[in-house]
Amino acid sequence: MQVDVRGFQERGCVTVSGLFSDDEVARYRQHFMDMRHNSSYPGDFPGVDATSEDPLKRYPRLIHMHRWDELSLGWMLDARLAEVFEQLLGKLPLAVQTMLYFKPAGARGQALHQDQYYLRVQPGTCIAAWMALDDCDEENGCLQIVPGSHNMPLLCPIEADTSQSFTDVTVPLSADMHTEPVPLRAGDVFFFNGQLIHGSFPNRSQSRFRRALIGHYIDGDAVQVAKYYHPVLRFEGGTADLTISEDGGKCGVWVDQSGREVLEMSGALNALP
Ligand SMILES: O=C(O)CCC(=O)C(=O)O
Repeated sequence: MQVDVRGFQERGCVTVSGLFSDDEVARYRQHFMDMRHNSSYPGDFPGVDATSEDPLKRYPRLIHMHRWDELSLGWMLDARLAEVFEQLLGKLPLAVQTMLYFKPAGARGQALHQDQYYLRVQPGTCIAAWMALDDCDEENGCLQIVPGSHNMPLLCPIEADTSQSFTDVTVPLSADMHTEPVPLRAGDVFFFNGQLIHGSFPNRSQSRFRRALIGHYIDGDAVQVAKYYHPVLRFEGGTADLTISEDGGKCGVWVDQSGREVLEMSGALNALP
């Protein structure tokens, strides 16, 4: 398998088309729909309410399924993902999280953010494998990225518009930054680094889900990660012994410098629970 490593290095992200087959994707869709319909799980947000007007209350995302579900664990540590990571990073990362976003028609998106804000990996950063389980485009709320943001430090978060986003923090963009949609076919996997600003807008379709199976990974040489992401798993099997990152460190705010917006590292990140 030939991955566009140079593209990843230049843009902090890359799509690997058709990494998983139609049959596999159909199986994952069925599996997670059954899982969602059958029960509630730790990490459900905001809790399942099958009669709610809010699509996200009918279909809240699943988090950390690999901790109790073999299929999720198998996907997170799948040899094809490992092979892509080895090409992109020159080494295997450590695996820390799975998530399943259902995003039914009418659901809000997730405000723009940097994953490293949550994972607090030290040293290095995190990397995501975002697999489309449905074809996704702007209508059903595909992923959006901010090109060129992959080398930026963490920005200080501000309040998000919760009529558009189910999360309540976002990052401010300077006037010359813009979002770019990431349309994908079911079975494609989009890899992106933890500094890249990304998120998604609401699903404006009448009836289409935008389901995605997501894995979060961290630098193979990291020694710290936020508490929420322990235990840390190795592709080779077993766990890695990392400490908990407590201190958020500095974050950037946009300031005007002779009519130009520049980042000043004058903010402090909050401590995470
Ligand atoms: O799928 C989305 O809408 C956002 C996902 C995301 O932000 C992530 O995987 O970090």
